Amino acid sequence: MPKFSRRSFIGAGLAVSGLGLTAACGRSGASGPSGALVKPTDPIVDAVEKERPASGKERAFTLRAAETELDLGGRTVRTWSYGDALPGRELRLTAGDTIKATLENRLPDPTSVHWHGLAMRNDMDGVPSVTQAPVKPGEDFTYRFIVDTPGTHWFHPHVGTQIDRGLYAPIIVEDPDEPLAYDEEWVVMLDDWLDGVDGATPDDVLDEVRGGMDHGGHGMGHGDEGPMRMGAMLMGASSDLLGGDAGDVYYPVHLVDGRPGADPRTFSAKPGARVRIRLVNAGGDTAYRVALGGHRMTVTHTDGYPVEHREVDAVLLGMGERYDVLVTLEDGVFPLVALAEGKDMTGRAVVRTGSGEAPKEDVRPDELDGEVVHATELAADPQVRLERRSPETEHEIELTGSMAAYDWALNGRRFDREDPTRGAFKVEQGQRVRLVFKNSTKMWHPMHLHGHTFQVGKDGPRKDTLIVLPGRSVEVEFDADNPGRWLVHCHNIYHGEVGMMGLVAYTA
Ligand SMILES: [Cu+2]
Repeated sequence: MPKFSRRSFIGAGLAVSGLGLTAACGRSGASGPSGALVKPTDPIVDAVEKERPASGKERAFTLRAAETELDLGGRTVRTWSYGDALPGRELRLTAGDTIKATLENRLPDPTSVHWHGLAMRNDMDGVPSVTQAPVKPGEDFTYRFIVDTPGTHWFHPHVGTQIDRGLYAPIIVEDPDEPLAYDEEWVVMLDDWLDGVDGATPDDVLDEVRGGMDHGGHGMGHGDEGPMRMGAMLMGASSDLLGGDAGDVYYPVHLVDGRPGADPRTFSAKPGARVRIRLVNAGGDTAYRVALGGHRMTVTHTDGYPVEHREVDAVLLGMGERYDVLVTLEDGVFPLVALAEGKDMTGRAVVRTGSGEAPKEDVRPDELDGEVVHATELAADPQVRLERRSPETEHEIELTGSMAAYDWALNGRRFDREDPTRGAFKVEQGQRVRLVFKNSTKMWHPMHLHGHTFQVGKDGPRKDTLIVLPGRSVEVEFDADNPGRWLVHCHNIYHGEVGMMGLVAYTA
């Protein structure tokens, strides 16, 4: 029986790199400096998949994407979700398993499923116009691949603004050699909600923000009075933690585990229980600062990868980011609060280990203003730290654009779905790659790389989604061990949709 430790994954990665180099050499005659790019259907993708450590166990799931009606604390909304639930039902596997997930598209529009945080074979990455054809209404598509990335991950469509409806759910990959000990586990998804409230849809919002701030905000004073709503847009949402402008979009509701603060989820446990809370930000345009009243928490993982443990009062999650924290519960009733960063609104759940009244809906525990950890202040657990090596390839990815023009882009170039490889950041199988995210805008951006987990700085955490503050540059490195065409993009859905996306593409 093979053992699937973190180390064996790393070992397998190196073995795969060797294989890739051989394959590349065999074909070197065909590839020059501007050589052809690996396609998602190329044999190399299959060859790398065969090298992944596998248990041989297949786990089958069905994901039915459909229109539905949901009750958000007395307010009924029409929206789109998986299996009529919000969030969709959690998928749980063990590293080494093969997932077989059949997407049944019963939506009026084409869709897809992207597996956020999983380094899977390229043709299963779920990005229409890059890795697959969109799944048409009424059609099914089966995603089948080896899952070898333990941790807290999630899935959502990669089509239009669909992620800002109810189409999201957690996928938890258990580590067969899990070193953490805990009594309970809660997966807590955070989401900014507007779909179906007063007839709004994310597509309407996109149309409105696309017009830019000049259409509504001209001459608006803001700052002292806090954020101000202008139609679907939010003016003056500002956050010190995010270095200024916090977000562009007004959301009437903030959900914790699919429920509004008026009708919160209650997590029950015994006093003294040690709980692993897996936090996921599934929002479209909102960072969340999360704290548990009356408790400090120990950060153990971000984006599925272990970090050197760090005790904090609160964590900050950009869209797409995950944090795992451990807490030892006191006796009583406590609010788990997600502050919509800079937007002056909260979502909450209730943690109950004893009797007592639930905390008020608008409660803001002191811990929110305590010690907050940024990803760049964390260190990777030595087990997952990349070995020191000089990069063979370096790409500067400048984050460009402005709120006024709403022309968000990478290196001044908007992503072109008709010609997605134009301007691609080329890498070769086996290389150490350095990306430099240089934020030249006046706003923060949560930058997400598909198919890989980079290391932040020299010893920072392994992550796939990273907050890049305005005016800052951050270097990240990864080993090119998963051939294909992989999106690198801002996980603010509205920024991404208007063009703040690009491709990391392997040369053949
Ligand atoms: Cu952005």
